[in-house]
Order: sequence, then structure tokens, then C-alpha cells
Amino acid sequence: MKIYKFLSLFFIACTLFSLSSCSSHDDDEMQDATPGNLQLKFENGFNNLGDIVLNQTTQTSSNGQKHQFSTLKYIISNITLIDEHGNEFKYHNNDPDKGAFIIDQAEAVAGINYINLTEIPKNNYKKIKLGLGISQNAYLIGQEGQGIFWQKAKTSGMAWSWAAGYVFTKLEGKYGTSAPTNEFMNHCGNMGNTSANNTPDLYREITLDLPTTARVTKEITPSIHILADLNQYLSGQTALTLDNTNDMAMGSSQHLVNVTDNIVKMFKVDHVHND
Ligand SMILES: [Cu+2]
Repeated sequence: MKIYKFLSLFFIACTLFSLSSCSSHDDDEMQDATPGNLQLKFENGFNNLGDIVLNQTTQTSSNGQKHQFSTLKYIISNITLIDEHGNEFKYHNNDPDKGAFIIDQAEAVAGINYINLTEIPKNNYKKIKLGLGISQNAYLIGQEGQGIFWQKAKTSGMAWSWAAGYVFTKLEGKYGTSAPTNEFMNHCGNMGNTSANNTPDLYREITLDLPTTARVTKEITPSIHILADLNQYLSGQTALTLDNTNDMAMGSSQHLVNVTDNIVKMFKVDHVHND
């Protein structure tokens, strides 16, 4: 009789313990599930020369051309965070008013451009996906659906007429053999509706591994520090030479397709700050 009483008490105690530990565990998860924030840092440089100072830092390309930038801007959109199980969190994808940003080297603070993202689900993120430019899905929503970002892009010189669309990447500066003396401008971007116009689609997506997991919580705002190596522009997978056929190029000509395919390879996550 005693042993039964003992066993039943033991059973009740175990049940109570597991119930209470289970419910307190749930409470913790509920509290911790509060979204947090995430910061992206973009640092534009020539990887062997350090940060780019506009009108100053001069690099020599693999084809032997000296060049420097006076303008260096690009559009980042469709930011997607990928967790340790491969699940994706899409940050206002195909909604430029909330999810597209202009990186402008003229606005860099101590060499760094910042993008601050809010309302990020608490999670451990292992990869980040970036869109370079504005996707056709976003553009084809129409001008009314992205009035705020369109105005921003116009003000920043990152847009042509609505029919032509956005400038995805804007590179301007000087180049030359012995010294950078000739002006160049390479403005890459889609010609409006690319399938209707039968022109190349220059929008690109780039997936980058994070060397350290970004742990977003309501207390921790990780900062993902991205280096962009502009050596890829003229010295990338297709070595490019600037001359009078391509030094004043705007749109999506073959030269600008090559520029785009070179610079999509310039991004890498150097490190992640979890603090
Ligand atoms: Cu850093």
C-alpha cells in the first residue's frame, strides 16, 4: 500500500514538474520572439589599397589603366536573411519604398555606408541575399507603387525617366594610361520593361555567407560588415578597358552587362558584430 502511495505521489510530482517546466519554457520563447534590428555596413574599397576616397584613391587595372572615382553609387534591394535551417526572411521584397536603399560613397562616414533594418524576426542567420538594382517584379508594380523610393532615386541621380527606369550602378571618374585625365561615366540599369523592350535584365541577386552567425534578438542588433572590392569593376572576371566607345555609357549595352557581371562579385561579408 505504501509503495503505491509513494509511486502515485512521485507520478504527480513528475507531471507537475514537467508541466511547469514546459510552460515556463514557452513563456521564455514568447518573450524572446520579440523582433530585433539588424544593421548592414557597406565599405567600398580596392582591397589592396583600402577605402575609396572619391577623386583621390587611384588604382591601376589589370589592363594597366589608372582610374579613380568621382561618383560611386548603387542600389541594394530585396534583402533576404537565411537562417541555419535554410528558411528565408524577406525584408520588404519587391517593395522599394520600404526595402530599397542607395549606397552613395559621397555619404560614407569614415568609409562606411549604413543600412538599418527594423522588425527582424529573432533568429540565427547564416547567409544574406542582396539584390543589386531593382527587380522587374518591383519595377512593373508601376511608379505609383514606389513613389517614395522613385523620388529618392531621382534626387540622388539614380533614375532616368520612368519609362527608362532606375540607374542600378553609377560609376563616374577619370581614367588614363599614365594618369587619370579622361572622364568616364558608366551608368548601368534596365531599360524599363526589359521583356517588352527586348533588352538585357541587369538586376542581380548575390548570396553571401556570414563568417559568424548573426544572432538577432530584441537586445542584440547584429551588424553585418560587407566589403565591396571595386577592383572587380575593370579587373574582374572580364578584364575591361575604358576607351571612347564605352567611357560614356548609359543603359544596358554589352559593356554595361560586363560591368554588372564583374561587380556582382565584389561583395563579401568580412565579419559580423553581435553586440
Ligand atoms: Cu565591422
